[in-house]
Amino acid sequence: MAAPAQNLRINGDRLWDSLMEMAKIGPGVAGGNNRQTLTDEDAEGRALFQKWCEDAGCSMGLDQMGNMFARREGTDPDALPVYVGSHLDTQPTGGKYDGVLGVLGGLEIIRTLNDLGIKTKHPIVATNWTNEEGTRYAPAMLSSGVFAGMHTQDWAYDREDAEGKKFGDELKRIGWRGEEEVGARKMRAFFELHIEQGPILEAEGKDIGVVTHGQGLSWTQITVTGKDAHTGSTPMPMRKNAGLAMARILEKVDEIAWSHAPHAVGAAGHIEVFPNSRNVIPGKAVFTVDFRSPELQVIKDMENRLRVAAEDIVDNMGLQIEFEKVGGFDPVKFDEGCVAAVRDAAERMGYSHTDIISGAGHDACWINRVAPTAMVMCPCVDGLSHNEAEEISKEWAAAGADVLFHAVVETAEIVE
Ligand code: HGY
Ligand code: MN
Ligand code: MN
Repeated sequence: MAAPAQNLRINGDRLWDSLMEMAKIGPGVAGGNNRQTLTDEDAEGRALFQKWCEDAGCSMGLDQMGNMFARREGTDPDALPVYVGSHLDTQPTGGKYDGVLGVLGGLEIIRTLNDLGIKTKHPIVATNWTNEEGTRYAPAMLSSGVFAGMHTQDWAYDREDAEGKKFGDELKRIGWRGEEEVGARKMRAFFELHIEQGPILEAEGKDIGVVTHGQGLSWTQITVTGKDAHTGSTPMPMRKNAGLAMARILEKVDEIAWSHAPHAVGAAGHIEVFPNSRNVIPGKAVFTVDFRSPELQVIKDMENRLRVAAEDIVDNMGLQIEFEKVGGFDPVKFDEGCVAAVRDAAERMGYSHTDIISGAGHDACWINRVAPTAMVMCPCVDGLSHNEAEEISKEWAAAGADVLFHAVVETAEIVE
């Protein structure tokens, strides 16, 4: 396939302005965003994305999981489209770029092709995947997972948030539940631009991450049950302190992850104690252990050791424990042809680049199971993400979108 002329570039100012405009929707309290999935803010962001796509001449498709597909026609309507996108939903204390850069980077490709009057044989579809973050509704990458056949739609619709609101009901409430069958669309390829969310690219002074693999993820929700009691009048030997058991288990999580240094990681970001009153010994603790590694057998080892250690801790304390696997996917190897398109694009345009394994999970990790897939990464300041202080430079955003443009347009085949 003929590569685009190396001087073709996206409009970095327009991309940046769109990022800043989208960031006004669902503002956080410290300069980032709180645009959680299926909230009114999510609906507002979707509407703005749809308006921009329609202004760029796209037709918008919407499936039964709320996944959005803005299609720019190709010269061959029967040719499989090239999809490009990410997610608009954010963490509760999220940044302005996680996910959003990939969705608006896809739109910027379409806007640039329109500016240049370039036609492609294959249609190009800019995509927004519903509920990538998995915060309000576990697991992460829920809708791309349904699209890839990893979850049933009924199971996804039944997922409940902390207030007991079901995913399917909330999707309908915000008015973004489409009619299209999920997963019916066939793709020539899928590309995702994303900030690294780690320190490697910035530390190595590289503009572009050529993502060859994604590390695997395991989320285990643990419920420890002890007994509520008075923190003052209950003698120490009589206590059944679920909060203490959780603390001892989390110490083990850290120890297990460190035992597989340097690539494995482990922590718990979701932690609840009940009744969470200052003078009541917690009778219940509910928390989710997040283990990750590029190697599947390491993930399995960490899961197994966690279960043995946690059962030992609660047995010694006379408490009960339950485990529930609430999310996970195996390590991913992206499509070599698509990865080469990304690497060659960076090379052609003279952007410094390095191969990298994604530390975070992405929709691309699931879509890779149903279509040739690759990712482009750009650095982020101090490697910080899932924090309102997440920051990138306009130059990094433009470089990432330039490489995305070249990889997508080469795959969609320019028609002279
Ligand atoms: O959890 C993840 O890796 C992604 O940010 N949802
Ligand atoms: Mn993301
Ligand atoms: Mn994220």
